[in-house]
Amino acid sequence: MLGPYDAGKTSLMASFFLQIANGHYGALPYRFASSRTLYGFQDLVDRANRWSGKQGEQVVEHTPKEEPEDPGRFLHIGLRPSEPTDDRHLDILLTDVAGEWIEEWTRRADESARRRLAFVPRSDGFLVVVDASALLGPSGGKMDAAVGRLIRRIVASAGEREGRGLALVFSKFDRVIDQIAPPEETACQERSAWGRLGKVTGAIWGALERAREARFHTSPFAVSAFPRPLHQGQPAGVMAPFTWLMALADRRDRWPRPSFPIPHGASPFQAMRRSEAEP
Ligand SMILES: Nc1nc2c(ncn2[C@@H]2O[C@H](COP(=O)(O)OP(=O)(O)O)[C@@H](O)[C@H]2O)c(=O)[nH]1
Ligand SMILES: [Mg+2]
Repeated sequence: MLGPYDAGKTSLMASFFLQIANGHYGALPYRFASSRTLYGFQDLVDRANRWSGKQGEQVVEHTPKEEPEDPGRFLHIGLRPSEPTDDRHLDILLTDVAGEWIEEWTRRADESARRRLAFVPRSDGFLVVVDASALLGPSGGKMDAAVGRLIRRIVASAGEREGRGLALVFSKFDRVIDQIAPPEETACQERSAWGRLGKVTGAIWGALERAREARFHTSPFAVSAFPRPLHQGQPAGVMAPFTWLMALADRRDRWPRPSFPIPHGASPFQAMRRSEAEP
């Protein structure tokens, strides 16, 4: 999860976890199975729960700039495919690094910044978060340029690997919804379908083009993680970028399921296999 300071990265993570915890999977074909960082999520959710909805008040605490040697915060979610015959357990690690560090890493790759973002080449997918309302604001041009640079930096340091996903998340979409209607899924790849937001994001679209040349898959998403205080409204579009990324990250070839011959006069437990084997 990468993006500038205040883009809404931590909020998106908290919202994603809340959706999963509430069973609102949307099209995500997985179920919650475990977390090694439940306290981390609990902490995010507690803060989000106390949010009054006032603009300017923090939904979640700003991710602390850790000690120079600290690699940053990672949150873990274990998922199981909802397909009943697929009994794998998948470990998802979400990275939450302070936006200031990401900016520093984008500007110049000094050794310490590289160490803090050492996970980038090993990542299976990228969520680049950018505040849609900030893009339409007075310093939108600077924001566009910064996020364009960030995407190019990700592409340059991610190394050669076929077909990784890079999702561009236009966050806080509730703030711009009266100016821009998010495009249909079939049209979202067209810059022109994003109206004014498309017009002010030339550097970002250029960088996405560059990412595709480097064999990334890219897709933009409109997301509203915390449109209102938690008890007043549901988020919108939160699951879509995760669903899209997971489809790309989890598409390796499957081993065929072994089938065992069932002996005649088998025990009831062995016979159970037969009903599975003979649909
Ligand atoms: N209106 C609105 N505000 C949001 C939303 N998500 C985040 N924010 C605001 O943006 C602030 C910064 O978000 P945060 O997740 O801390 O950004 P980060 O620095 O990228 O981790 C939050 O405290 C909220 O005030 C959203 O979906 N809608
Ligand atoms: Mg944060």
